[in-house]
Amino acid sequence: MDRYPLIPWPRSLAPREGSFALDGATLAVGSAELRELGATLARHIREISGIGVGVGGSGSMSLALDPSVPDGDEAYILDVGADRVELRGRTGRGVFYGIQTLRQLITADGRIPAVRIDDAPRFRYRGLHLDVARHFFPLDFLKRYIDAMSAFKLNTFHWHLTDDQGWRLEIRKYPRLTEVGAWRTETIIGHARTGAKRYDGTPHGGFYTQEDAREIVAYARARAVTVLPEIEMPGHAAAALAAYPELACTTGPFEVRTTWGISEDVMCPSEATFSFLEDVLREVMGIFPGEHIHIGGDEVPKARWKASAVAQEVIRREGLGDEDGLQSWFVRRIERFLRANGRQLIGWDEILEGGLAPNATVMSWRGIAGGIAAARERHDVVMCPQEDLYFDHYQADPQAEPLAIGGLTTLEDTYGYEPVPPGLTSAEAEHVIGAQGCVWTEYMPTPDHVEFMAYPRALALAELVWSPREARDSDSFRARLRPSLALLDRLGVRYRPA
Ligand code: TNX
Repeated sequence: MDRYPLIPWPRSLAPREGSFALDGATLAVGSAELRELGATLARHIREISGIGVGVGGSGSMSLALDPSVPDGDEAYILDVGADRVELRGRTGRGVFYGIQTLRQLITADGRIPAVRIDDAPRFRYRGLHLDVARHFFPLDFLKRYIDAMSAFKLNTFHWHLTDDQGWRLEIRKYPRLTEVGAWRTETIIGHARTGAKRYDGTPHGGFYTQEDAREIVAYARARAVTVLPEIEMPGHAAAALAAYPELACTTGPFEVRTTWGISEDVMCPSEATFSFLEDVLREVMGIFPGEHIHIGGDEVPKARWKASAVAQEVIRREGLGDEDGLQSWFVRRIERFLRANGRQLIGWDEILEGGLAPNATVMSWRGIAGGIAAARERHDVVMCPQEDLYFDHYQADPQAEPLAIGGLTTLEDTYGYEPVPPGLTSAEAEHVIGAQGCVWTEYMPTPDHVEFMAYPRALALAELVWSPREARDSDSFRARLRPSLALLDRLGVRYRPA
């Protein structure tokens, strides 16, 4: 299989003798819709082999849309013989993925090994997350992040835009969210859990204008990636409270946090909070066309609600019983709002507590129990258990690695993860729509550091969400890793060397 160094491994691959020579080849593009993809393929060929192929109406290579390609919008069929290359996709996304496959097959001396590949993903949600709240990252880095994701057929960029330590998206109706909420005075040095706390004395911050965010959405869309925006509520909201203290149950003062962990201060379930959130979400929906909107929902301490007359009155009025019931009511109310606007709510597994909102999709991060419970209730689930898919954990012996939050999740651990938990019926398993790697950046102040943590583990993730379960083989994966790392080198990604 050395001739086909593909990650993720395709659904079906039939080797053939011989190879196609790119020298003198021409590329035919079957429809106007594919013209840009044709130009992209020609550019990849030039980058890898130095060979220029002409793009036109006929040729020894062809790209085409073909509604008969089986198994969904992301499927493609790639036929390579000694004298021709044919790539057909049911949609442009299928063709895009076929091009990613070609990109991994083309050799530096300008050949493509002959082969027939019939490919389609196992899961429809194939995600990689990035926390830009704990540290802010520039647009050109986000583009490289999306480039690398898409080269390995990941299709959802979960953009964690708000948290206690920073609010990173311009909201026109509430300018203080970024005037105040996007900046913290300084940042803790070293691990937040150890001894005496020291701070760096340096302000940190930044935010994305709506135009920036639209640019990222368009950039991602051209690479078959959907952007999933996350606006955290009612917890992880200290930056929003610093900007608009009236959203809290107490008078504060609040500050954009300078250390990590969980804040006791959360949004109060008042009418003022709901109209704020609906305004914010309206602007968010205007920027992000994807079906899902992530509303966070994790780690909501209940002390402020216990002591708040406003919160207690809602519990009494609505007959919610306790603060868990109130959290569930809070999420249900937001879910209704999103649904009325044609969107679907997604939240961390804490949104199960006190009862799940109808139609909510759950991201299972505290292990797999939340995912199992949600799938049994026939709710869609994205699996991202921290033990296997948190790329902020150490990936090797902590003694020899840069400071990380903790844990140990090796490349093998990630590769060995199976997204469909045991014990689900096949109807329940249908609700596991995919999996995601999470990159929380408390301990990753720079783009280089993010890439060091995300790769190569994201390559293991890419295979487990795309390839058939029975095709997964860790020796084979290891053998295919080196050429994929070379591709990351070409993309300028500073992965952790194997
Ligand atoms: C828990 S995962 C959090 C994040 C932290 C992360 C660190 C989740 C939904 N909440 O706020 O950054 O742990 O691993």
